[in-house]
Amino acid sequence: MGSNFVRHVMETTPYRVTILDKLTYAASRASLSGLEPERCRLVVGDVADAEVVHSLVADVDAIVHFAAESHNDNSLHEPDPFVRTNILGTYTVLEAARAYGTRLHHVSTDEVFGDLPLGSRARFSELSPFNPSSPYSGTKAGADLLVRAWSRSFDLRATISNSCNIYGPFQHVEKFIPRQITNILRGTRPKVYGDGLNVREWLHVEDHSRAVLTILERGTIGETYLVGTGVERENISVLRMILKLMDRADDYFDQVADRPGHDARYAIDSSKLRSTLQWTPQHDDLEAGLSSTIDWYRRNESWWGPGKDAVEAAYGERENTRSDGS
Ligand code: TDX
Repeated sequence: MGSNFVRHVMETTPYRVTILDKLTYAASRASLSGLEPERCRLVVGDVADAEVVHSLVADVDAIVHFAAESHNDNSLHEPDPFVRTNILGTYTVLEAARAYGTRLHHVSTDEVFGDLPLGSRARFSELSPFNPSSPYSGTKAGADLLVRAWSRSFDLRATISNSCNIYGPFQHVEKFIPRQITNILRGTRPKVYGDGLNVREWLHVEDHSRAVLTILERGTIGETYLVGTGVERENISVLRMILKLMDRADDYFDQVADRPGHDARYAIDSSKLRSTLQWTPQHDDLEAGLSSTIDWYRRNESWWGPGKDAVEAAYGERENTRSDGS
């Protein structure tokens, strides 16, 4: 999400960007290739390191806070980096923004609201109470609450966005859609957790970048905006679209043990962002978005290939394959 946002800013604005990134397993310098070095600078460092964060915030007009550990499965096995990066990292950014009076946009997730029952038509709104399920979403909820508190207590000029599930280029192969695409490209069967009936709402990453820039430039200070498409699909139906687009049979997948505490359904009401800031998603056709994403992964094996085996080895240790697939 972060590198896509930087690319969007480079293409559509005259702004200069300084990126602070720890370059953990989830990041790659290659995600920034081709960007003008005069306008886009990478500093390698930890968002929870107050010294480095303060030194960078001293020189900027605005902060967009993407830095987070973001994968639910990892948080179930090792919560520690989630608490450090998502909570202490956000606290560090808030204190720097407070010290310099800097405008802040905080990027978050619909998972802070917990999940909704399958089959219901309910959707979360900006006013829904927090009810996170996993160590990941618990730490994101904690971070959002810190931003709200700093905004109210210290008049920090902050906004928050909570988006639905994102897909598109440059997404790490641990996540659902790129994992299945790259499995198929490698000749391995896709893996579906449980019965595959969990529902997610899908947003193309370019639409997310446009939403964040819109909120940064025109959002009302102190407000939270939900970013979504209304495009809700069962996991199995997303996988079947991918299988069709990649010319595989619709039963070419393995069902594996379900994720503990697996959220049933996420769905959000993004009408506030649409009506007050005139944002609308441009990639509203999921099949077309998946098709271009598949093309991107086909063309960019040099970007995702080197980390793929390690991701699958870690998954392999955790998953208990129930079918007789590979
Ligand atoms: O191999 C898989 N098989 C599978 O069935 C993987 C990796 C996932 N799944 C399921 C679990 C979820 O129901 O697919 C769905 C999507 O999984 P993830 O890509 O792990 O996303 P999710 O858990 O829904 O959380 C995502 O959306 C909210 C992001 O990872 C979060 O960072 C974001 O906050």
